[in-house]
This record gives sequence, structure tokens and C-alpha cells, in this order.
Amino acid sequence: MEIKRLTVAQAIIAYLKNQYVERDGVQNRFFAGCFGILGHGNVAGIGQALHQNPDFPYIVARNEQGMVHSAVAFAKVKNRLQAFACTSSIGPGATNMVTGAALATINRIPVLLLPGDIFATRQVAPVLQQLESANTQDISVNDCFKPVSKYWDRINRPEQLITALPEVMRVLTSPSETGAVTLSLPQDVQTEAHDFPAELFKKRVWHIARPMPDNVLLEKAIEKIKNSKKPLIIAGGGTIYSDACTILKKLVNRTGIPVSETFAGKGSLHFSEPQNLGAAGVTGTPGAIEIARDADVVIGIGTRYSDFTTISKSAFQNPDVQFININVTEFDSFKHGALPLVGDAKAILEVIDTELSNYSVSSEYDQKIKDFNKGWDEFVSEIYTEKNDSPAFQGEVIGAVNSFASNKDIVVCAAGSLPGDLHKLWRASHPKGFHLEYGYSCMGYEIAGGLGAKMASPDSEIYVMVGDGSYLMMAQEIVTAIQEKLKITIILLNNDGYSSIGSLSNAVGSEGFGTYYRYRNEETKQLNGGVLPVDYAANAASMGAYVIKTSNVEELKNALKKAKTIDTTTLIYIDVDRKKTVPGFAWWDVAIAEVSEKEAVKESLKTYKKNKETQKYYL
Ligand SMILES: Cc1ncc(C[n+]2csc(CCOP(=O)(O)OP(=O)(O)O)c2C)c(N)n1
Ligand SMILES: [Mg+2]
Repeated sequence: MEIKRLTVAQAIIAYLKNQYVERDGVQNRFFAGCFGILGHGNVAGIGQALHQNPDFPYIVARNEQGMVHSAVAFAKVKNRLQAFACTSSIGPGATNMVTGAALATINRIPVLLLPGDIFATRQVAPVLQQLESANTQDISVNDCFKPVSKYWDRINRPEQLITALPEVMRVLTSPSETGAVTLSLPQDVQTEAHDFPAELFKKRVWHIARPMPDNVLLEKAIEKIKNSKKPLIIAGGGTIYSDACTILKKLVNRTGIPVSETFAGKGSLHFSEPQNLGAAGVTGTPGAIEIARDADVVIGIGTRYSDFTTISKSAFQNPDVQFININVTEFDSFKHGALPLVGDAKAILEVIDTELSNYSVSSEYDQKIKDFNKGWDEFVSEIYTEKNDSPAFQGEVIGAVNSFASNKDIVVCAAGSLPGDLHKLWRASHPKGFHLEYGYSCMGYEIAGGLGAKMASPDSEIYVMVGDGSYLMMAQEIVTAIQEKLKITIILLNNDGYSSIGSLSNAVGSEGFGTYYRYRNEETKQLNGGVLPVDYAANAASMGAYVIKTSNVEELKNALKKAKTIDTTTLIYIDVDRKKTVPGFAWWDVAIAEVSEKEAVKESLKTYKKNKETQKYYL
């Protein structure tokens, strides 16, 4: 047997460099490179290996959580066909990645995490940053990755790599299993040499399959759709990852079946397609909400039915409603007592399209859907129409960005009041243009994510829309963007704190408590003093961004034009009105205090109990 003597770290990099994926005959290298921050837990191991492999790009990030976000955004834009590894030191460097890991797993996006770990030999224990346990030595903080990883392993002996690495690839490239994969690497083991079989480092191509479901179930599903009077498709992220958008359009244009879109699924259908009802669920359009309420057959494609999609299990009120779930993940396909079609969305829709060649919805239903599509577009136009107030209306700010963006550009967002407004309003014109991380809705994803999106799609302008709260949580990857000469355009909407949670707080009777960024008030002892003197524009400029300050939407529009001519990361600052909000059309189950001294809470509880009556189990 031919052998190659390498350290564990060198073997990992050599292996990663030679992994490829292939789908529909198109092949590419799976790993685009490695993000990292070095410390004593990886500098002599993975750090050394990266140093001697300059053809495997290494990108220094500023925060480990941020680099996982960048990696996830990259893989999301690449439809999960390409990904990054992330290396960290031990202790805080490693645990900083836990949030990123959970985010990757919840959104089903591949990322390989390589946290350094404590010495396997244990001789020097406790090493700097080691959290000791009095009842076992077989544990470290890296065990925190277990519940948030789809595959977790610790390499205590070099030869364990030989069986671990193929498992890493199996999971990362599996459309149903993918998410965060964690390979915990004790800092001594990383540097240990071993005689590896040379075959381990040969080019390997992982085929991304398009599995088909059971035939009997498929026939049953087709019968159900044929017999349905009020069908509805809910397009989730899986529609886009499977590249099923073209067949979806063909199917619905011909049959008239309406489509509503989840956060991850928005863009599955061009906004102007007559069958597009727009956003589904809590942040849904009136059309999507009404059609879901009465639907007799709901076809969920690549959706995990989060509470935002199901309006906290109250969206579907037809007593005879039945679900057909097309999902590559068995777990999701069985949700809501559905007829499960476990398999690839594109492949399944192709069969359904053929089998439904004589099916179409009634002309009355067809017209209703078209009217909803048109009516909503008019509503959006009204919101987007310039009023030019100062502070600006967030809906209008979204309108300015949406109208300026070209049909290959990407909007990135994750948390706050923006995601819901974007979900409702944004006119998505291509499947990758609406980049919302709303699985974990993690404040701080936005800028780091924008960077990853730019790496994946260099020809797109990346519009990161971020609130002041999210910006303050994690803006430091601006420096990484400057370092890599990657241009993203950040639109920072300042509304004096957490407007989304402020509205929620009002709705639960708590008067916006704890959601303003204010000085502590000497008299009330509460955080309701004057506005804090934070200068966001100066903050971004200090990291190297080109900054444009605006105070109304007209100035914002000019700033967007200017930003397009700038070739470096740019931040456009705008104040927005916290009180003027885009209307909503559904409730969301956020539990209310059952007893309280506050009248407003008691009132909220009454409405809440009424809403609760609409919730259903779908068995
Ligand atoms: C990491 C993290 N912490 C807390 C939350 C809960 N949360 C959701 S939105 C929000 C406020 C966001 O503020 P900002 O970015 O200013 O947006 P705005 O609500 O003002 O639109 C908070 C605290 C979260 N989603 N993520
Ligand atoms: Mg805010």
C-alpha cells in the first residue's frame, strides 16, 4: 500500500482539497477554502497545514461566529454545492462557533467546523482555556457542538481520520442530512504524523442524488391533487436548493395552482408570476393567508413548516385539509400528518407536472389568485411610493433598495423588523436574490453573511439590510470584507434599538420595556433617558468602509447610485421611524403572562386566548 506521511492537520487539508461534488453532470470542488482565527489550539496544527497549502485559500476572520455566518451564506448562495471549512483555537474560539453551528444546522446548510481541542495526552492539563470537569476527563467545551451538529467527532488518534473524513463528506453533501459538521481536533493530535494510505487523498466525487419517492405514494399524491378544488403550494428553501424553480413555474402556470413562499423559499417564483401569492404565514400577504385558510390540499415543497409558515398552527382552517409534503428529508415530509413524498423536489415535480397534464384549477379560483397577485403588487407600489419623511419609513427604504437592485443582486437580512417587512414587500426576481436567514434569525448574521454571499456571487451587488441592534451585535466582518477587497453595500437602519421586539412587547402589554437604546434615567432608574451618542457612520468608517449618511429616502436613492460606483464595502446610514410600521395580517403565538399587575397584559391575554382557539393539530 502506498503511504503518505503527514500530520493530522496536513492530512485534513490534503483530503478537503480533493473532494468534489457532481449534480446533473456538473462537477466542482466542494471546499472553496477555510476561514479561521488562529490561537494555541490550531496555530501549529491546522495553521501550519494551511501555511504549506497556499492553493487552499485561507481567510482570516474577525470573530469565529462571524466566520461561520460567512461560510453559511456562501454555501446557501451556492445551493449547498460548495462550502467552507472554519478553523478555530480551543476554548472561547471554539465555543464562539456554536451559534454559527446551530444556525447552519437549522437552515440545513453545510459547514465544516474544525475547533481545536484540549491535549489528548492530558499531560499538561489544564491547558490555557480548558474548562475542567471533576467527574470525567473525557469532556471539553467542544462537547457543546454535539446537539447543534449533524455529525460530531473527536480525533484522538491520527488513524481515526481515515474513517471520520468520509463520514464528514457523506453528511455535508447529503441534501437531507446536511448542516454543521464538527471535527474536534485536540491540539497535540493535529501535529502528530501518521502513515496515511495515499488513496485517502485521491480525487473523490460525491454524487448529489435526486431520489424519487415510493411509487404508490406518488400515485396517491397525484390522485389527491387531481381531486382537489383549492390546492396550494408552499414553496420552501428546498425548492431553490433542488433547482426546482423552472419546473415549478411550468407546473403552476399551466395548472393555475397558487404558490406562497416561506422566508427560505421566497424567489422560487418570480414575483410577477400570476400564481405567486407572495409571502406565506405570519408575515404573509392577505392572499396567501386567505388561500391557506381554505385550501383542501396543501403541497409543501422543501419546507420545515416553522411557526412563521403555519401561523403558529392556525393557518389551515379547512376541516378536510390534507397535506402532501415533497421533501428530501423524511423528518419534514411527515409533518402535519402528510402524505410523505420523500425525495428530490425537482425530480418529483417533473413527474407531477406530466401526470397532471389534464388538470387545472377552476377558472374562478384561477381568477381569484390572479387578483390577489395584482392587488398585492399595487399595495407594495403604494408602500414604495416616495413620501420622503425624516425619519424615513422603513417600507419606503425597502422600496428604494428593491427598485434600485438589479435582477442579479442579492438582499441579505436575518433579524429584527426588516425580515418580516422584506418577506412581505420585496419583489424577488430570481431564486438567489432574497437571502434571509430566518431559521435561526440570528442578529449579527447580516454583514458576515453579506461577505459570504459576495464570495459566492462576485458579479452581484450585495445589499445587506441591517438594524442598529444587529449592527452593534456583529459588524466586525466589515474589516474582513476590506481585507479581501470584497464589496458589499450595507444599509443601516437606525431606529433607536429593538423596534421589532418593542412592537412585540407592546402587543404583550409590556410597553416596549427594555427595547430602547437609551441612557439610564436618574429619576425613573429605567433605560428611558436620552438617546445614546453612538455614531454608526463613524464606526463603520473606522473599519475602512466608505460611508454615506442620509436622512431621507431621496438621499438614500442618490447614495445607492453613488455606492454602485464605489468598489469597496460601503455603508449607507439612515434613520427610520420606529413607530411607522408596515401592516401585518396575521398573529403569532408568543405566550402571554397568565397573571399580571398590568392592565395592558390582561387585555393582551384576552386577544391571545381568542387567537389560540384557531390553532389546530394536523394529524
Ligand atoms: C442573537 C440574537 N439575540 C436576540 C434576538 C432577539 N431579537 C430579535 S429581533 C431583535 C432586535 C433587533 O434590533 P434591530 O437590529 O435594531 O432591528 P429592529 O427590530 O429595530 O428592526 C432582538 C433582540 C435575536 N434574534 N438574535
Ligand atoms: Mg433597531
